[in-house]
Amino acid sequence: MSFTDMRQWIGRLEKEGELRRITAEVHWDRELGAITRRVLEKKGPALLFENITGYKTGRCTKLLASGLGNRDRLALALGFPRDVSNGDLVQHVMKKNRETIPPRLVTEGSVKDVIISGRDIDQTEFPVPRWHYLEGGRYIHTFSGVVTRDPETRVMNVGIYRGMIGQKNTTPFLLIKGGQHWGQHFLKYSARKEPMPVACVIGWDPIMPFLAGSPIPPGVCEWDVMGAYRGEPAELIRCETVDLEVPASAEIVIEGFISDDPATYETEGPFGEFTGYVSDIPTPRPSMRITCITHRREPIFRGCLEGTLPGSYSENSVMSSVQRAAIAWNILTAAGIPGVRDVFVPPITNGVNIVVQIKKAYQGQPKQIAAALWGASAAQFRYKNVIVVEEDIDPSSYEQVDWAFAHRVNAGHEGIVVFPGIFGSPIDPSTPLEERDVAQLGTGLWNRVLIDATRSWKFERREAWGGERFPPTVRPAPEDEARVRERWEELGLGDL
Ligand SMILES: Cc1cc2nc3c(=O)[nH]c(=O)nc-3n(C[C@H](O)[C@H](O)[C@H](O)COP(=O)(O)O)c2cc1C
Ligand SMILES: [Mn+2]
Repeated sequence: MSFTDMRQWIGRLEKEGELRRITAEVHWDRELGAITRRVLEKKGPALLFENITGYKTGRCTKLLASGLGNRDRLALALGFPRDVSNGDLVQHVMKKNRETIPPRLVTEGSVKDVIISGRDIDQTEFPVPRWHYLEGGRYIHTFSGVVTRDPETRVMNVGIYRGMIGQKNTTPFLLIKGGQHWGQHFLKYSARKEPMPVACVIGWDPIMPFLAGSPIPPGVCEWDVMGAYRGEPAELIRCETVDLEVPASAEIVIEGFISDDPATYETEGPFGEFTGYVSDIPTPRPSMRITCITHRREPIFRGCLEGTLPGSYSENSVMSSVQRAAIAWNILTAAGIPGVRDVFVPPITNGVNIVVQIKKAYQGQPKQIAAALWGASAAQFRYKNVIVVEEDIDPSSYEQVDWAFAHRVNAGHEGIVVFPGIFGSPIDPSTPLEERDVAQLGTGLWNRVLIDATRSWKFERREAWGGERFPPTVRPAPEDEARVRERWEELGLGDL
């Protein structure tokens, strides 16, 4: 499944009744974000804002939000029907995440329709929202594919990293040296005392944010994996001022350099995080100096209202529910753990919680699962709380998982295991500030927990329980259930 560009994706959403055009005037400052939040709460459609205060005419007049804001739209973007099961979607992503089709380089593309450089560069010509009243500025990069290149291997990386408008041609980013993949590139450029070339791609095939927003293994180029998902190469074109390549049919590309010279740092934050909390005091951070902007004619800006709250899932949490489950399942497979039947990430948790369903093969298996997940670099911000259930419990059903938690877990015995002080998220508001002091500790410290909601094999099998370790449940015998099903109409219960 592939979309040639964001416009084709918008057309598909509209055809499926998954898009609403907002033609009433909306202000980019707080109002656009508040509307998007209310629509997310109502599990509503993608939004194309077409009448933005101050942007009725000019370089860019439209903004798309919530394109991947529910599971149906994510399924459509990946080429599945809306009612695809969790397992099928997760299995597809597991498979595709390991495949590659390299991009094809082209020399012409609509992203070069307009080229702006020098003094003409002004990010405020785009209708960039201040999404939330407590945010420190206008976040221009919330769903952009941020492209960098490893100066040693020359392999490109594409990631989503937040960036805020500084001056009209500067963009401070949450860029942590040695952190995410571009942070690892930044470390190398910094050691060479060179600024890092960067290109930020706004608006293309929805596969771009789906892959840029999730950890593909280091050294693997996300353009190659996007090719595998698309079933055809991404068509890339060389940038004007940096040694990088970007989709030829992208809406907008912003090129520039980020230096590690603290004199060039600019203040960034606060920002409404995926946790649903507004975090970070304004902090001096590495800032991109823009050298060039290229865009299509009448470009459509693309942004994402970040942050998940009960009842309102962000695009990030919708994507994460599938990506983080697939990545976890691949980790468990690579670790050689048998019997994994399904992996579910509750969207509301953004992957901080995860439920693994197994056919239990041995008593220590749930601990092995937790250890494998916690030992993986993909656990930096995720998999804090791991729940393991057996094959009779649907991991995507809160009710079923809760029943297993209530009746198969005895905390003092061994169902709950805390692994203290392991690496974890520095933006988790439940972690004391001194345990997420990145300057001192490198990254945050997490106390992770395993809830082993499987039946303990330390219990003796008992004859009175039909040779099982747990008593029979109140479910009728299969033959009794079958007889009742047969007599259902006769019993006058057919309408139930
Ligand atoms: C909407 C959205 C916003 C994000 N913001 C950030 C961010 O500001 N900083 C960050 O390090 N990761 C952020 N992420 C997560 C990264 O995109 C994710 O960890 C990804 O794996 C990074 O790419 P990489 O693995 O190639 O480094 C965000 C993800 C999404 C979907
Ligand atoms: Mn990467």
